[in-house]
Amino acid sequence: MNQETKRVAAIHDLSGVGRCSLTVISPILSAMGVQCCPVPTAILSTHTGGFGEVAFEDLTDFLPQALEHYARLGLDFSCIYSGFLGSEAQIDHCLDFFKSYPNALAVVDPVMGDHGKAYRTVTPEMRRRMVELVSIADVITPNLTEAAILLGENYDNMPLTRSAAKSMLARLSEKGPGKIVITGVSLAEGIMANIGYDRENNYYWCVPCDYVPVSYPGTGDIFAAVLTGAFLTGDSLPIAMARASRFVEHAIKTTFSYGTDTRFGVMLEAVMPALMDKTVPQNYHLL
Ligand code: PXL
Repeated sequence: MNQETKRVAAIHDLSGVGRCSLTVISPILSAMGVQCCPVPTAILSTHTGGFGEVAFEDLTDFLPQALEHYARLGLDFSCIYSGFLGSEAQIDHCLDFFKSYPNALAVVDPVMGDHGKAYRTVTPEMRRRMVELVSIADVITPNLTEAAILLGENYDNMPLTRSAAKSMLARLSEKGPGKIVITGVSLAEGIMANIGYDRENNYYWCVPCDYVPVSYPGTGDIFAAVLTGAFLTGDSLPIAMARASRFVEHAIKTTFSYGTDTRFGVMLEAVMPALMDKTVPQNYHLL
């Protein structure tokens, strides 16, 4: 057995109920053989998507203290991975984390909104500062709403032509990251897909997904966590995208079949064994 388990500093919130952020990221990374070291940005009773007024404990001041402690210990991380952030100051602290570990894979999931709308906790200034965080990332995983926010464009629900989709990926890559994945893209040929760009090889990738007429919180976090685990265990970009897409699709379809209250997220516990499937997915093609 390889004793060198890769270590990820996961800078996300901890929402007790609703299966998102650290409550899904941590078990997913563990199941993939990667150690998740949570750096919680806030503690919430539930996520902010539909449970009313939440109990919220801000942990902004904890972030630099944790970073300082890790520096004192001389601890190394293979990856720094940030997600849902609660304030501009947290963006600054994340920048410090990324800059302190220049050799670590820098994954930024620019969690800001969905379905054309920014989350109510995300201020206009935070949207601007998120571009700064993205500029130092190796990999970013926006959904289509977040991609439009990062590019300063209006979200448009119209299906994208292949050339428009490629242009969006290329323009995001010009902001810094060498690998871009945009989730939940409706393409003009009538399919839903997750699309990606690998600047090093100048390849654009497409992973078609089944459309399910329902949406669950936390699926973006699950996608990004599987993608991160996949990179750290050696997958190429299209294989990592296909693995993450396959798992999210499996989770969504399973959950949808039970007709559960969507606010509680996908039935992660029921589908975890699918993460142990080490066969190389083939459901990708060039965009
Ligand atoms: O899954 C994104 C997410 C993460 N964390 C919190 C959220 C949400 C989405 O609503 O509210 C607290």
